[in-house]
Amino acid sequence: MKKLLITGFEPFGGEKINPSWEAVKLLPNVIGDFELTKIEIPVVFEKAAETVIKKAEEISPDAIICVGQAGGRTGVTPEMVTINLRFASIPDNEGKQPKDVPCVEGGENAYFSTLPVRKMTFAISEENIPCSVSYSAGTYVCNDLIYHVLHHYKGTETKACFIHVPFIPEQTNDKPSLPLETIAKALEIAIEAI
Ligand code: PCA
Repeated sequence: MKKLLITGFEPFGGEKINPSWEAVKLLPNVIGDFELTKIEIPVVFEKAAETVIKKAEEISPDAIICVGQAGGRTGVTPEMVTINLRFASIPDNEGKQPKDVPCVEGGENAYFSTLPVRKMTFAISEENIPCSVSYSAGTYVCNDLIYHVLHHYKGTETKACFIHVPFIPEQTNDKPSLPLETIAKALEIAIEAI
């Protein structure tokens, strides 16, 4: 059986929950060929990446999928690319607010995802769940995390991608949202599409 490390974030920005971790928690422990290891990670620059890479070094996964909330987006959005830039418009959960500094000093400007995000997006859309490829993971902790993961595993057999998910209805009255079960279903389909 292959191994998948899948991560969700703790709440941030004044929210009480983060749908990324709530959805990851709902996933079965085995999906297709993959046995899942699930962890909740902090919304803190550097620490999020350290936590994921430490766990990955421990279990040697074939694939890593990191999931995060993108409040305001209308659907599930697998990320195609990550850039070497931190710009935080709100402080992270330890009060750090970097502005225009690289994720990795001297690193590549950008990395593409090494898991098949186009195929995942197609498979999720086929099940009538709103989903589209995103070409920007932002410049906050989610982008920082996936940049570090792709940098660390560059040229290796460990493949990775990031998937942003929208709010769930419990978090908002006026912003787009998807039910938690729908988000979890989308993640399951994404894993089956690897
Ligand atoms: N979303 C944030 C960080 C944590 C999360 O769930 C982001 O998009 O960077």
